[in-house]
Amino acid sequence: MTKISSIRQRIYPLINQLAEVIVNTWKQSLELSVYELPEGFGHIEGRLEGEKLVIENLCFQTPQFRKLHLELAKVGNNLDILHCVMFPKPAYALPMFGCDIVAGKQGVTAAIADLSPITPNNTLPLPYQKALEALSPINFSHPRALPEWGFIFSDYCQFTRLCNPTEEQQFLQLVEDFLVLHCHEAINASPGSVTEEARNLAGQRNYCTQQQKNNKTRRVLEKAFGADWADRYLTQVLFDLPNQAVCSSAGR
Ligand code: BLA
Repeated sequence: MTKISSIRQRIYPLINQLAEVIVNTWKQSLELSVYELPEGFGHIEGRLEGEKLVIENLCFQTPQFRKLHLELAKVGNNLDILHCVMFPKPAYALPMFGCDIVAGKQGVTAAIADLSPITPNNTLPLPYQKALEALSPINFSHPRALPEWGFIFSDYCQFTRLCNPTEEQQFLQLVEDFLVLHCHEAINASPGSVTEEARNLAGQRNYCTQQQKNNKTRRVLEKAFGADWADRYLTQVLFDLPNQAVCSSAGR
């Protein structure tokens, strides 16, 4: 975590706690190795309306995951962001873990966490459904409505404001529960056939294509770095897909 520490000391405390839970769970459950981001995308600085925008990325790969991505971003003293996505290797019929936190002076305005299905009927594998049903239900006081492209998320998705320290800790626990379940399922998963792999890849492509429609993320990036850069960042770093030729051989 040394690389990411420069933002972490100054970021909204819940984001720091979440980053720690995410990386610790990865380290405890998975066999991590280095994942090289495209050149120049590790530590990024820009300006947004006179404020400095700093982005720090941390990436790993594992035998089951093509890419584990944790991003922390800070816009001046106004806006702190955590973004995390776990991309399974397409040979595995595993859902996509995703989490996004946006915190400002008034606290956390957007907190979203999900294990998103990649199947055409939008359902999670049974062991996930069973484990998620067994979690204690949480009723956040200010849930938010998903945007139009949010049909990719599961029935277990939480999208909410966080209004007090209790809600923040409940959200932190939920993310940890999702991660522990997901890592457990991943290490016990077996790769599927080439046909299944193509289906999984199509599901991941649909997830990424919808996420790229998030204009709130795009606007922040465009204002600081320009439209072309924002598009490249959204399609090559935040929601990229494996090169198909590579994934049907080396990706298995
Ligand atoms: C919302 N994402 C947002 C918002 C901002 C960002 C500013 C609006 C906050 C609000 O409405 O209160 C910004 N998020 C960013 C930036 C990055 C980022 C700049 O990750 C990266 C540099 N987004 C994800 C993932 C999910 C996600 C993985 O990256 C879900 C798993 C969801 N973010 C998401 C959703 C919204 C959001 C659903 C609300 C969008 C809307 O209301 O239209």
